[in-house]
Formats: sequence, structure tokens, C-alpha cells
Amino acid sequence: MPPINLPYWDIFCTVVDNYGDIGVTWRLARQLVNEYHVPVRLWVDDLVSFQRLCPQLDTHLAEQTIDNVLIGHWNPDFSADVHPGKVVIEAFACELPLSLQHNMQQMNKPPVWLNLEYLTAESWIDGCHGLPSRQDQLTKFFFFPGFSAKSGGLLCENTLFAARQQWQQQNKQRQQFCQRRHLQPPQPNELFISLFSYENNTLPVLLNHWQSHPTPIRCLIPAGRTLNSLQTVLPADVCQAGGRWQQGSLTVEVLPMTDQAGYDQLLWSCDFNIVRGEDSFLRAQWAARPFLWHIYPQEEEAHLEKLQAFLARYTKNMSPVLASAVQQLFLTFNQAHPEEFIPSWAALQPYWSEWQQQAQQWPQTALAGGNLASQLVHFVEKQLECCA
Ligand code: TRH
Repeated sequence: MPPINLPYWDIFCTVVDNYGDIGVTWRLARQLVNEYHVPVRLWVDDLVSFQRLCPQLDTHLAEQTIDNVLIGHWNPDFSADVHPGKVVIEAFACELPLSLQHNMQQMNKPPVWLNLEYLTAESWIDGCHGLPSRQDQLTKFFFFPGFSAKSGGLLCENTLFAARQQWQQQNKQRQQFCQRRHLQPPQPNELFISLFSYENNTLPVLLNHWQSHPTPIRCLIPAGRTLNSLQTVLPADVCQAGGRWQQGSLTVEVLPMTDQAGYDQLLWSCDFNIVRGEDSFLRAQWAARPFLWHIYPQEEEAHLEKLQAFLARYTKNMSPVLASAVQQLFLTFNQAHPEEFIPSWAALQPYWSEWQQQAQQWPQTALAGGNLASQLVHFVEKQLECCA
């Protein structure tokens, strides 16, 4: 008997490295369930990495439900009895279990099968978003998140901007944030900067530079890869969660990783955020504050084209001087040129308030392509109607 369609949307995620793959799929799964009332099963191969951004996850369980999402451990013994739901999403071209593909082939009404691609601001995705590809008797569609009206849009919870605004408008928000996180109380005029990057040799130079800043700087570093680049600056006992170090104008505090909501609050509380990869890159934009993106490095420097494509969009409405200063900052950081990065940081200082205003407006501009979860739901509905 051919397997029947279960009501679920199945999302499959392999953790390649770091936290971006699971960060994006976990966020998408929760949004689909909680805002669009779609039942979701999220299959993840690495529960230990997942637990870093979802502390309540039990890494020993084969199945558990958190925030209304059914989470399944996708291990090598993935059961042949698992039948797909009405939608199957493979995240970032992870290969679906063969048994599931086999079960999909057997169905009278196979699921809508999508590959969720990595986010890029490059315009070539406009021609590829939503394209089908034949896979034996099945069809797989390519879904491209992006910044343009022809793309699949960006991941953004519908209530996020209101929550962020409320947070940022609170009196004493920063004092309370520091208190809750057991951080030193903020000083008057202190510039708060979060730093979540990959290894980068501009970082020691930047931290040295900040020590002679005219006003105090607080640099908040979630424990992780950033610290690998700071071992020549920070004493070993500082390079762990809870570590604190002060020199000149600069205070460094090392934070434990929190869940994604806690990370958002960190971004909302800082004046400037250094972020990386895909998901924190987007969350810094939603924080509506100036930021710097450490893009995930790719072979043959392919990432630099991706970076330029984003910069072209991001700086489009800025004055030419600010646009050029922001571009320089992003490029010199990503090319890891300390001798050029520090002058580009200094060159930006006169334009800081213009950048702050631009950063406030940017989230609405960026969402021109719409909200990814809502686009996905419409795309699926259309496919299901076609095949009904
Ligand atoms: O961890 P990343 O470097 O992930 C990368 C990118 O996604 C890249 O494109 C991909 O190819 C590679 O992984 C495999 O950066 P990203 O995308 O910002 O993911 C980090 C996630 O961690 C994000 O969802 C935010 C979350 N996070 C927390 O939940 N709590 C924290 O304290 C911190 C610092 C991060």
C-alpha cells in the first residue's frame, strides 16, 4: 500500500560546521509552527551543536517537542518506516535519507520537496528562485532567501520589530541587561559592542585601538572562535565565559552562549554588533543598529562577491561618504588587513549618527522581498493546488 501523507512539514538539517544551519532551520521551524500553524518535524543530525542555542534540548532523546516543534534525531539508523509529511525541506542541500526518498517515490501524492538555499544578496538568484528540478519521478524546487522582490525573502518573525522597539525604548534597559547577565554596570557614554566572528587578525589590533578610545568601550564576546584570535591580547583565564579584562578605555567581557532570544537581546542592547555567517548577520540588521559582517569564507574568495552584492544594497540610500566608509570597513575586515582596517574604523567616526539613522530604516528596505516563512507557505499552497 502506498504510504499516506502525514500533515507534517519535515525539515532536514545537517550541521556542517558552526551554528548557522541549525540556527536558521530552528528559527524557521518555530516560526512556521507558531505563526503559520503548520505542524513541523525538524530532523537534526547533531543535537550537541543544537543544544548550544537551545539549552533545554535533551541530547539523549530520539524525539522531543520544544516550542511546539517535534524534533527528531537524524542518525545513521534513520528508520525506513518514517514516511514524509506533505512538505519536505532539505536545508542547504543536505541529502535526504535514502529510505525517505524511496518512500516519497512510492506515494500517489508525493510531498512538495524544496531545497532551502543559503542567503545571498546577489541578483542571479532572482532567475533561480522557485525553479523546479526533476529527480526521477519527483520534482524538487529551489527556494532562495534574498533581499529582492523576486527572491524568497528573509527570515523574520512577524512580531520581532515590535519586540525590539519595546526593548530599545525601555528606560534603564542597559542597566537591567547588565544586571541580568551579571555584567559590570554600564558607565556614562560607554559604547557597547558585541563581537561574534570567526578568527580574524584585525581583532588584536582593533582591541588595542579601542584601549585609547576617547570614551569607554565595552566589548561583549560570546565564547567561541573569536577568542582564538585574541590569545595574544587577552590572558588565558579571560578567554572563557565569565572572563573580564580591562585596559585603558576598553573592558572586555566574555559571555556564555545563550538561546537565540538571548542573543537577540544582546544585539538589541549594543550600539554596534560584529556578526558572522548567515543568521547572526540577519539578526544584526533586525537590531536596527550599525554592524559589521564577517562573512563565512569560501574557496577562491567567492564570498567577497557575495559581500559586495550585499554592500551595494545596504549602502544604496547612504550619503556617498558614509557608503564608501562602510564599504571600506566591511572589506578591510573581511580581507583581514589590520593596517587598513583601523583607518577605516577611524574614518567612519564622523558619520556615526547618519549610520545609526540608516540602520533604523534598513529593516523595512531589506524586507522588500517579503517574509521568508510567509513566502514559503504561499509557495507550498500553490504547489499543492496545482497537484490537487
Ligand atoms: O555559526 P555561523 O558561523 O554559521 C555558519 C553560517 O551559517 C554559514 O553560512 C554556514 O555555511 C556555516 O555556518 C556552516 O553563524 P550564524 O549563521 O550567524 O549562526 C549562528 C547562530 O547561533 C545564530 O542562529 C545565532 C545563534 N547564537 C545563539 O543562539 N546564541 C549565542 O549566544 C550566539 C553567539 C549565537
